[in-house]
Amino acid sequence: MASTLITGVKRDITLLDNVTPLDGDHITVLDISMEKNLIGLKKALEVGAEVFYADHHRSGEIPNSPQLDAHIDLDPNTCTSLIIDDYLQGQHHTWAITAAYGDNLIAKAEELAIKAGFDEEQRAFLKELGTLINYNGYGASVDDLHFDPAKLYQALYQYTSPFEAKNDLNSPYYALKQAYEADLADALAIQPTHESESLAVYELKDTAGSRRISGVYGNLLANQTPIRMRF
Ligand SMILES: [Mn+2]
Repeated sequence: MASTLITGVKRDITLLDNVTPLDGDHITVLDISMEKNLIGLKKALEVGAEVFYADHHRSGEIPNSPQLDAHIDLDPNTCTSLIIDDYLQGQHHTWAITAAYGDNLIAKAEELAIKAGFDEEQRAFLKELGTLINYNGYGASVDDLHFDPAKLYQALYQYTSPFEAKNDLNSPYYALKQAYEADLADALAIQPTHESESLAVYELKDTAGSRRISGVYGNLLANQTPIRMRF
């Protein structure tokens, strides 16, 4: 059966608006707030589509429908990949851990990776790959990104385990690693225009590279100076 993959930049979260639902469609919705997609969701249910919905953002009131299979968990220590990991009973556990690292759930991902028996080098790789996949989502539009997220998904889908992406020198891992390091070097070269104990202001250049690195660089600064995260 034919399926259509709908995705976009990280900030493009009303993806259900891009769906024209038909009776009998099966729609899988992942990692976008139900509250923000309620109109599209209701439309899908009204025309007779079946919807599987997994997410960890604000859901608002969940429509009561036998066609809706909702897996919503707002625990700040979980993310959509870990919700799906439970649902699939760990069938793709290493990918789920990679995605948890990518969502900056570092402590939780470390705990799961240690429990799964991965050594320090393996954990560092999973963290790096997760961060790189997350990094690829940031941009004002898909044109800013190195990979269209749909193409990145298809490229990574062929690897049963994330470690296969490391063994394949032509995998997106190597292309993203090189691009990330270049964007990060540009961001790190910029000194804050204002700095105090509780605040720092960095003015990045108006470039696609700045838009790509902004999210992951923000995580990096926050992890380095947790005191500035209190506000
Ligand atoms: Mn998420």
